[in-house]
Amino acid sequence: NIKGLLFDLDGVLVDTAVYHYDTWLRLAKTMGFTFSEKQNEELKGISRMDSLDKILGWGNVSKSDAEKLELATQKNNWYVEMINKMTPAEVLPGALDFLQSAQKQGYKMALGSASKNSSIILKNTNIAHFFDAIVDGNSVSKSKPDPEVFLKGAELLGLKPSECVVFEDAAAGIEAAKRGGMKAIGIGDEYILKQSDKVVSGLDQLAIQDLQEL
Ligand code: G16
Ligand code: MG
Repeated sequence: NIKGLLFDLDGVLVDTAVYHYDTWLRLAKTMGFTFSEKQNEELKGISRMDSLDKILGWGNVSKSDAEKLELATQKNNWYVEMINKMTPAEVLPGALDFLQSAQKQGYKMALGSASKNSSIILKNTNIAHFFDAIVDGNSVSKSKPDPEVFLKGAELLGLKPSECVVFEDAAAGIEAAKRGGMKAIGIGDEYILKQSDKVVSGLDQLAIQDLQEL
């Protein structure tokens, strides 16, 4: 019996994935290379530093720790510039309705994001008030596919992992949910998210009643 909902942020509730992609690409170009949209898929759901390491690997570039910190800071400054301008119009189709219905029906809800910028995004898009608990990149030590982010979320809601369902757009996030013992709904491509219990193209394609059928 599902009692708690654990939501990823980027790619599930808001479309910040395109801002991440644009700014990482901009950073790669300053080093003289680019990467594909398919490669970008691997960056979804993983931490900022893990993303940078992957990108440097693709470009065959090696950097010292100090240089890496500088590069990650540059990317984040560009990214923060973009999310500072976000509005509630950037909440993904169906997400607001879904959050509202879930709240009305008494589900407990937590955020489970890898981002260290979740608070600015939640504030600018006006969805912070839906969450009973927030777990993000500032409160976890191991990033997805490690289940820590979702295990903490379930714990803060006072629920067992088996009573929770995770909503995720990244393969790493679905893996985290499954390793944590939760149900997982994939948001996006069925092929990429094949470990999910159910895949939909967006929250607009899902009804609250569907949760009890998992
Ligand atoms: C998000 C994105 C990742 C990003 C990570 C860290 O995770 O999907 O691509 O690398 O956050 O973001 P930041 O640089 O803002 O700390 P999620 O879990 O919300 O999809
Ligand atoms: Mg995501």
